[in-house]
Amino acid sequence: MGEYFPDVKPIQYEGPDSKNPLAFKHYNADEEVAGMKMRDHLRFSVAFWHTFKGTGTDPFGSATMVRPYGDGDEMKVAEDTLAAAFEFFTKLGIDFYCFHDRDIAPEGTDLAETNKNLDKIVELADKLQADTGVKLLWGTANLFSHPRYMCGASTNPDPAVFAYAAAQVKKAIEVTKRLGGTNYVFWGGREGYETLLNTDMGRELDHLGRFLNMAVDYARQIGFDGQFLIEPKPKEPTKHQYDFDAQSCHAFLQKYDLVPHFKLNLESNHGTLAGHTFEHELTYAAANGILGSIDANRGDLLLGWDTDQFPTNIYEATFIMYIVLSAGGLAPGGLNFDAKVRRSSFEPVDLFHAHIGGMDAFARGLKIALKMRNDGALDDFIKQRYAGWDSGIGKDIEDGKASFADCEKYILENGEPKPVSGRQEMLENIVNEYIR
Ligand code: XLS
Ligand code: CA
Ligand code: CA
Repeated sequence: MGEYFPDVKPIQYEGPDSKNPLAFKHYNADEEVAGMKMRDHLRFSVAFWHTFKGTGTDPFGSATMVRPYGDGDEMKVAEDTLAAAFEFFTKLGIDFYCFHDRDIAPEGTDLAETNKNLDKIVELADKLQADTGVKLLWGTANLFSHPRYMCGASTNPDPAVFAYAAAQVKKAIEVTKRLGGTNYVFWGGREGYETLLNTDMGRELDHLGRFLNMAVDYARQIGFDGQFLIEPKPKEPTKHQYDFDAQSCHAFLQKYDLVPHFKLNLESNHGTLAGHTFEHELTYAAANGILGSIDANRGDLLLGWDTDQFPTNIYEATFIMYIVLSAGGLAPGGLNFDAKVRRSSFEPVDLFHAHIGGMDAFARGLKIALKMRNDGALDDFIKQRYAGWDSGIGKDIEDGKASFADCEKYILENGEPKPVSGRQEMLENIVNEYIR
C-alpha cells in the first residue's frame, strides 16, 4: 500500500496569523484549555461514508470526485480505501472515525459472504487502528441503501426483512465491539412511512421498540459496553421518520423502556430540518440527560434538504460547545463531521481543507464558550432570572409543597406580578463581544 495523498504533509498548528490553508490556525490538539487537551474536549471524528465513499453524484449528474483509490475488485477497493482513510486520519491528526458496515466492506451474494467480507476488512481496520492509534467513535449498520429495505428495516411489514436487519445489526455490534467502538448508532433512515394508506403506525413503532430491545439484549450477551445512540431526523429518505427529533425520540425511548440504554446522537442539519435550531435539540437532550454525541455539519437555510455541509459558523460552534461544556463534555461521544465536500470540490486536497475548517471553527467555538462560561456572561443572568424559585412561593411550588389554593392566597396577598425584562438584545450584544 503506497501513499495516497503524497502532496499533503501532516497538518500542523501554525497559529491565527498563518496564511497557510493547509495548517490549523486555532486547533492545537495538545494545548490544554480548562485542564484538558483540546483533542479531548472536541473528540473529532471523520465520517467514512462521506469522506471516502462520497462520489459527488446528485439526482442530476454523475460522479465528480477524483480519488486515489478505487481500482481492482471490490475487496481490493475496500482495502485501499481503508488504507487511504488511515493515511488521511494520521495526516489530519484526528483521533476518531465512524462507519456503516457497508461503507467499509462490500455486500456479497448472501449474508454469509457479506459477513466474511466484513470480517476481512475489520481485521485490516484493527491493524491500522493499532498502527496509528486512531479509534472508532461509533459503528452502525446501513439499513437503508439495499432494495430489501425500501419499505423499512425493523418497521418493514415483512418479518423476514426485520430478521435480516436484526442479523445485520448483530454483526455490526460484534465488529464495533471488536474494534473498541465507544458507541453504536441507530439512525432510522427508512424507519418511517410514505403514506398512511398502507401503514399500521402503531405496529411499526412496536416493532422498532422490540428491535432496539433485542439489540440491548444482544449487546449485554456479548459484553459490548459501548453507548447506544439514536440519531433523530425528521424526513429524507422517508417522508416522515419515526426518529423525528430529540423530543419525539425521548418519548419513544420512555415508552419502550429504553432510556437506561440509549442517548442521542444529534446532527445539526437534522435539527434544522425538524424546524428547530441545533441549540434547541442539544439543550433538550442535555436537560433530560440524553445528550450522547454530535454529528457536526450545517444545512442551507435556502434549501429544504440535508445538504451535510462542513460546519464553519463560529456562532453555531460557540453555542454548541457552550451547551456541551455545560452538560459536562462529550465523552464517550464525540464530534463527528457528518459532512461532505461540495460536488465541485472534487480534488483530494479539498477533503483536507474541509476538515481543517470544521476543526478550526470548533476550536474557536470551544475557546469562546469557555471564556463566556468562566465570566458567567450568560449563566449569571439566567440564574438571576429564575432566582424567585429559590425561596418563598417559588421554592414551595418546586418542592411540591404548594397547592392551587396556596397560589391563590399568595396572589391575593401580593397582587399583580411585576414585569421583568428578558433583556434579549443586551444578551445578544454581550455574545457579540465574545465572538470576534
Ligand atoms: C443521514 C444520517 C446518517 C447517520 C448514520 O442523514 O446522518 O449518515 O449519521 O447512519
Ligand atoms: Ca448523521
Ligand atoms: Ca445528514
